[in-house]
This record gives sequence, C-alpha cells and structure tokens, in this order.
Amino acid sequence: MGNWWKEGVVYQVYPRSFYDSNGDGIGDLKGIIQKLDYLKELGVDIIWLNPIYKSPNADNGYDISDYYDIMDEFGTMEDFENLLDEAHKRGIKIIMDLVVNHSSDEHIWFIESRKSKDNPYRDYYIWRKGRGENAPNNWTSFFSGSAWEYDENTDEYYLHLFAVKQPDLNWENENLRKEVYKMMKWWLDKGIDGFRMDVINFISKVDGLPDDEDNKGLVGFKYYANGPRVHEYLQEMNREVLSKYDIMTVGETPGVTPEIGRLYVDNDRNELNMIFQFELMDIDSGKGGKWDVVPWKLTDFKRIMYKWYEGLKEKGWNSVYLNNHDQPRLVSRFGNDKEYRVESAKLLATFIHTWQGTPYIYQGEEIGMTNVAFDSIDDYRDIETINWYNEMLEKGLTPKEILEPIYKKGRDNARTPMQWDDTENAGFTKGIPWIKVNPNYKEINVKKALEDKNSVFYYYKKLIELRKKYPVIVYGDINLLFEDDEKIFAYTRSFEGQNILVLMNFSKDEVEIEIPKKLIESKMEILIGNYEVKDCLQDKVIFKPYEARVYKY
Ligand code: ISL
Ligand code: CA
Repeated sequence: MGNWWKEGVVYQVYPRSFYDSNGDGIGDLKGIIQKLDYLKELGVDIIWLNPIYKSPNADNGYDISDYYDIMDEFGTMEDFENLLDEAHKRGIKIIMDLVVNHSSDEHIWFIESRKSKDNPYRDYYIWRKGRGENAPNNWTSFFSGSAWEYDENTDEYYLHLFAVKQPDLNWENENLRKEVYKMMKWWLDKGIDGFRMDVINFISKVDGLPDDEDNKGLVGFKYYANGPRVHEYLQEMNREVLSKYDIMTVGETPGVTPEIGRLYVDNDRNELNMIFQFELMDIDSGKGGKWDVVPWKLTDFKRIMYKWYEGLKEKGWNSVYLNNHDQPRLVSRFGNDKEYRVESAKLLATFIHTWQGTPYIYQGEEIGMTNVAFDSIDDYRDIETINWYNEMLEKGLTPKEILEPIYKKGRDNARTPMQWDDTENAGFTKGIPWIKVNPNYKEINVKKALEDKNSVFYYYKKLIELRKKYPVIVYGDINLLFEDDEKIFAYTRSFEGQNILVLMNFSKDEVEIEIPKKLIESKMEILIGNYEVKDCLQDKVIFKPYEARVYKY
C-alpha cells in the first residue's frame, strides 16, 4: 500500500456542471470521459467525483435514493464503468463521494421506515415523539428551519440535519451499518480507488438528543459533531472494509480542531487517511455564521494552516484546499478577481501545491474561474441559498441586502458550468444549462488557457510536475518566516538535504522582502514564479502585487 494519496494531486469534478454530452443542459458521465485527456494534460492523479448515485436532487445528489445505481441525468452504470476504465487507462484514479449520514426520503429504507413504528426499517432513521405541539428538541437544520420533520402517518418526527428530503440515518442500528459496509465493498470491488466521506463526523449523535442551551447559529451542532461513537464506527468500517483495499479516504469534517482531527487520521488508529478541516473556510465568517461575512487576515490564515501542519505532521496527513462545490471561488475570496486575477490565481496555486498535504483542485480553479453575481434569486439553484434567502425575506430584509452575502459566500459561485470555450454557454452544453454560466466565459475559458503559455492552467501543470520531481514538495518539513506579516506568506521546507523557499505577496501592493542572510548565501535556483524573474535573489527584493516565487537551494 503505497503513498500515492500523499504524492498525488486530486481534481474535484462536480459532474452536473462539468460537461454535458447530450444537450439536456446537465453535465454527465460521458461528458467527463470526453474531458479525461484534458485532465491528463493538466497532470492530476486522482479524480474525486461528487455524488453520481440515483437521486431526486433535492441537494444535487447529496440525497441518495439508491446507492447501487446512477442518477438518470448522469447516465448508466455502463457509462460509469467506462469512465472508470478510461480513467485507469490514463493512470488516473477515481474516488467517489460517500453520503451516509443521511439518505434521500425516496430511498426504499425510508419509504419502509415511515410506514409504521414496527417496520423492520423503522430504526434505520432517527424517529422521536414531539413535545406537545413542538419538535423533539430545538436543533436547527443546515438548510434553515428545524432539524425535525413531523410525519402524520405515525405521529412522530424524523431528524434531518440537512434538507427535509435528507433524513439522517441511525448509525446505532447495526443492520444499517452492515448495509453501508456492504455497499462500500460493492463499489470498491468494481475498482474505485476510495471515498470522500460526506459529513462523516456527524454520524454519531449524543444519547437523548438534548436541547442545545445556546440557542443560536447551528443549534445542536455540539451534540452531533464528533459524537460519542464516531471513532468506534470508523474503526469498524476500517476493519470491515477500508483495510482490505489499497484506497484513499478523506473525511469531510466540519467543526474539528487539529487535536480532534488527529483522532481521525492518526495512522495507528486505523480510521481515515485525511480529513477536510473547516477552520480556514470559517476565516471570513463572523459570529452570525457563514453569511455574516467579515474580512479575513493573512496572519490568521498562516496561523490556522501552520497549526494544522503541526497538529497532524507526525502521525497524520493534511489535505490542502481553498475551495470546493460548497465554497466561493478561491480567487474571488483569497485573491483579487479583478485586475490581478491571473497573478493571484497563480499565487494561491503556489500555496496549495507547496504546503504540506495533498492538494485538491476544484474544477475551473485551474483556469482562474471566479464568483458570479446573478441579479435575481430566480437564477440561483442551491437549496441552502434559496432557503436562507426566503428566511431573510420573512425577517424583512430586502433582496439587495440578502444577495450581497450570497455573492460572497453562496455555493452556486462554484457551481456555474465549467467554461470550456467562448461559444454560447461557454461550450458546456448545446442545450439550456441547468444553471446560468458566468458571463465572464468569453474572457476566462479552457480554450484560451490552452493557447496561452502563461495561463493559470500551465502554471498549475508546472506545479504538479514539480511535485513529482522534488520529494521535498511532498514531504518537506515547514519552517515559517515573517509570521506576523500581514502581506507576506513565506516558508522554507526541507527533506533529505533538499530545500525550497516559498515567497508570496498576498497583497496588491509592492512589498520589500528582506531575505534572511543564511538563504542568500546558498545557491538559489528559481523553480517557478508568476512574474518574470531575471536577477538572482538579493538580500532585499521588491515583490510585485500577488507575486509568488519558489526557489530550490
Ligand atoms: O456548505 C456548507 C456551508 O455553506 C457546509 O456547511 C456544508 O453544508 C457542510 O460542509 C456539509 O456539506 C456536505 O454535505 C451536505 C451537502 O449539501 C454538501 O454539498 C456537502 O459537501 C449535505 O449532504
Ligand atoms: Ca447531459
């Protein structure tokens, strides 16, 4: 069992928005197959596919009605097998999303479960009696409103941490756990290379499901995030399934610190390989949560990343990502998507690929795609965004006031179609796209990127090549420089006699950097940079806006 998941680079495909092969406006599996050569050219090693299972799409596939079948819009099982084959032929692995904190309410288990209190599947979900006219407790859902839904048929409520159509599965039930493991084996036996596990740290809820006394934000969070039996379940899953295959696993885990994170990824504990931490993603959220957008500081960015590096370095491994299908575009959030779009996209790429951990690229990031700002809520598709919009309207906010944070944080920022060329609908579909394309597609698209040797695309490609060439980029220890600087992010890394120096100006100002003497004395060779660099490294250098350089010494 190699270290391929440490050395590789992951590319996340959101199938619905990647490429539509049949003109129905929805990306599909055949579409992904047609673009595999593009991904091969970029040089990525692993594709993570967002959910492609049968689903009524209340939450774009995160509501699964059949774990053994493919979503109608995406194609057939045969298409999936072809995709897996074609990817493997190109030396690219595929990991699938595993969504087992909840299922769809249209899953046969839930259809049975809601029939009667003594149905054999009743206990596959979390049912409770109400308290008088009220829900069993005060927990709220991620997608607005109560986390409980009343069901007349049996006069009880079921728990749904997400949409009403996403009832939470009851992991206390051993038969349910066995079903999940069986399903996982079925996919692994088909030859997939691992799983990204959706909100996997929510699967164990505190006994008694108590009221949350701080009745604000996500009410109840502390009673299910990293719950009492989560490690027991993951160790069981590892024993029964994961340990039998050479695969990679990455858990999506909101609300973890490095201390808690370590429990999931410590090699000796036999749970997961990696997790996605959210501390960095919360860096611009105020007390009111995700929609309460506040400015972020580079010193916090560095502190969080370094803390995670230190926290996991001995026994675990980090994943490095700056955006995904739930987050705004990295260049709009952490860079500058106006005059320095290209420079700042390359700067952020430099960080992702030279920090310690496995890099995750989200589709479109490699061409510098940006956030979008639709004029009306009617153009938005995301259930989280729409539910929150309606909740705020009821509170009396104006559409303009509500759209403002949606422009900054809404999940549809990442979900507009991949911009392939400058023809209608960015070449994504010949039909009507399920969500509008970003109007900037004439400027920002794959075709243009491939024709320009200075594009963001080729910069990513080169970073990926460098990672393969220099083990220090994968394994090197990190030593931070200028920790308290609000504009410069700099570090050295070292491994078995190899060293690199990474210098990045995270601001739109020119900044003078004083290079430590010890470094000037070594022979510095530039590996990559986002501006042309002629001279050798002096003791004082001026860094241009969003300039990034990596030296080897
Ligand atoms: O998207 C978020 C913030 O806007 C997160 O709070 C997100 O809901 C959380 O990280 C869980 O996300 C995952 O599970 C959800 C699904 O909607 C997301 O797309 C998925 O990544 C429910 O399955
Ligand atoms: Ca299609």
